[in-house]
Amino acid sequence: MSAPVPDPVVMGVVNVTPDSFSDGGAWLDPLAAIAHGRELVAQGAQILDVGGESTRPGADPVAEAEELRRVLPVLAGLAGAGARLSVDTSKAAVAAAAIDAGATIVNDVTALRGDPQMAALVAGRDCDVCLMHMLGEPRTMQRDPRYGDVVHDVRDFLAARMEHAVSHGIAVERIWLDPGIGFGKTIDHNLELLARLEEIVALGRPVVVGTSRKSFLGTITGRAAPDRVAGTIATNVLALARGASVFRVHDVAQARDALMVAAATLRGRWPATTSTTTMTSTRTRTRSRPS
Ligand code: HH2
Repeated sequence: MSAPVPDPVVMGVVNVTPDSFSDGGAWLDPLAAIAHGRELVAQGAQILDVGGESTRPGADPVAEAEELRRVLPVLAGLAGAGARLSVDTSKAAVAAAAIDAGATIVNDVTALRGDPQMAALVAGRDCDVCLMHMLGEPRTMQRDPRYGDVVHDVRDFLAARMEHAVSHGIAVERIWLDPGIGFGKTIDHNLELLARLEEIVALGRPVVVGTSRKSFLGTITGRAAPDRVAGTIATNVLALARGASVFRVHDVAQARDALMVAAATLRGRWPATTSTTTMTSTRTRTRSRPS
């Protein structure tokens, strides 16, 4: 029997940065970012992921004060907008202030390795955490990345980071996992991870997939970042079929429609009913605390 199909959750990206790879500068003004976030909620985003530091290949780190200045007014302006709020940060002080402002998810692309205070912070606050795989750090991660078996290496890394999180008091039910598409990976590494995603899903926690507009889609299609929506959706739908449940995207309306139709088709029925415990954890919290 094939695995149950999760209820897909769409996480809309709100980049409050001058230099993000696909929309840098578009939402640097807080009012523009808030309006954008509200629009993404209207389009069907159940989570908004607000970030103040680009992690694109070659990106320079951003100082804590500047990151706080970027994300806090936006999070405050989006509290109560109808979606859960996630903060895309690897700094504990930024995560703490974001939680105070209404965030209930910490999306840490370093998987708690970037700041020694982060694990304790997450353990002590009422929030979920997304642990993502990255080889190296953004400034250098695309310089000749190498793995033994990329899927085994990423799976083992995520299992170890999950153990680390639990050993610091983070409840396992609070943990989401992300293979980190594009973070220290060649195009073939990305494709193999997506093709064998069920091996990451087998770790038993909700899997987040962030392929949106990324450069491997441009390599395959020859298209510029804003024109990679169809490529993004192809990867999202295939990831759903392999058990991924949270989809981090820039183009929310299109991804939401595609994922709803894909979920109904994979189940062979409509309306669909919730079918997995994995998704229950993200859905229940989405419903019970739509911050
Ligand atoms: N990708 C980016 C940033 N944060 N978080 C998770 N969990 N997974 C991802 O794949 C992921 C992420 C990069 O995308 P974007 O935010 O659009 O670009 P930039 O880092 O240049 O701001």
